Amino acid sequence: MPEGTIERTLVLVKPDGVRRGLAGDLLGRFERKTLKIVAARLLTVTPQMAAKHYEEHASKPFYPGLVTHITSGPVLALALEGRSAIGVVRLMVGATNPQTAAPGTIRGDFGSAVTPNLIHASDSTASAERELALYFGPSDYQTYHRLDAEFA
Ligand code: IDP
Ligand code: MG
Repeated sequence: MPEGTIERTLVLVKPDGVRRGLAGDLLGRFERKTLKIVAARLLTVTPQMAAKHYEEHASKPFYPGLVTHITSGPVLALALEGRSAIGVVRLMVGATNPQTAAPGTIRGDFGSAVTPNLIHASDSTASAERELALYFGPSDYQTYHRLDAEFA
């Protein structure tokens, strides 16, 4: 089986996750999986950023509620790096609707509503590149070795 290439992906602990005090637990799951934090920021998403972030959903009925939610308080933005990180993180996050997300996934274990579903994760290489650039500039990324990761 191929090992997978090293990728970077964007994760946001959404305002509901931060307000519920779950930011540390959720970050810990990714760290334990050997994903490396290469950038991190606590910020409140502006309406302009939200429009760019969720542009693919602009015509959907849930879009106004989505923008209201994502701008409603601070998010923890993370750039995570690891082998096949984009797909691995999506698996850990689980299905969009927490009511049908598998137990063991973040949404399956902690969520109950669809718009405040705790967490965002990039869904493709193109999305990851585009979304990371919304939250981080080149100088925000850190280089270091993880002691427990074979790629470190
Ligand atoms: P994803 O976050 O699993 O990638 P997307 O389809 O990209 O899901 O939707 C973006 C976000 O919009 C979801 O995480 C959720 O917060 C919200 N959302 C998606 N579908 C619905 C819906 O049917 N009702 C309400 N909110 C939704
Ligand atoms: Mg999505």
